[in-house]
Amino acid sequence: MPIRFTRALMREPPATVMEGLRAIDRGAPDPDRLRAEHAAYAAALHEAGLTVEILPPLDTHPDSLFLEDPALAFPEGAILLRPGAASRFGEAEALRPELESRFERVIALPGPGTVDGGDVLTPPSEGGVERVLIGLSERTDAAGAQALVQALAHLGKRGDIVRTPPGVLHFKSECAPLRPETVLATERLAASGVFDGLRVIRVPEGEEPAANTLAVNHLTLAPAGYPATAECLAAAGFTVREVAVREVEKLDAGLSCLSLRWDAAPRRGGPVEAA
Ligand code: CIR
Repeated sequence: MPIRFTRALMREPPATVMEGLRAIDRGAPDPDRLRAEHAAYAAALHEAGLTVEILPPLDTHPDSLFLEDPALAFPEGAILLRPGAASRFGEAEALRPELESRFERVIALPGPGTVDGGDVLTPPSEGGVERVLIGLSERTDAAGAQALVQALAHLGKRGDIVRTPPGVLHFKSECAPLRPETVLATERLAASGVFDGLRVIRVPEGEEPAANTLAVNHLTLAPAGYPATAECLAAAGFTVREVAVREVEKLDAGLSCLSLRWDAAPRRGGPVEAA
């Protein structure tokens, strides 16, 4: 059974995108090529059957195209997060009206902690209370993670706090849900035991960035340039579409970061709630 999504929200790359945060310097991205990657990614989500909406650029926030980090989206509602990098903090507030007009429930995470959406993984399950993994990292602290556990409980979900391996920006830089009970993960994350009880497909050695893969409906979007991982996914029965992310990767980002995705019909709704 594939992971089902009907909607995706993206944000245009800002004019300031070259100033995006980079922990590892692989050179500044080329804005035109990055825009082309962004457009191809939107087209791939569309091909997977999603209705894709693209918000206008937020030039005050160079990393604002990575819409996965300031919020979480579930069929039951959205959660506005508190991003852990100072330059990204205002992104959540800018997203608030967009979520309020699309979700019946929007819960705003209370401070003082911080959480980046890139540290939050929902392994698809086949029923029962949905379990959400929250990886502590340099962006997601214990106070933020605890607040998120509470917020998730309001949506009927269980939050489990785990650790992101040292030196890894986001928990989801190293793993991705593929189908119920199955995740893709790097060897080091799989070895940490966080996925015990699930089937883990390991990313072939040397292709670790390919863990940032995106399973959407009948397609599995995989970052181009990692042939062993694409082969491994195809051998496991996934229909792989390779999507170029060479410029996006220069900003320490990948496929999952570029959109918020959820399975829901559009609904207009009420005000933001405090958790
Ligand atoms: C940042 O450092 O925040 C951005 N340059 C990259 C964010 C990538 N997001 C993600 O992995 N979820």
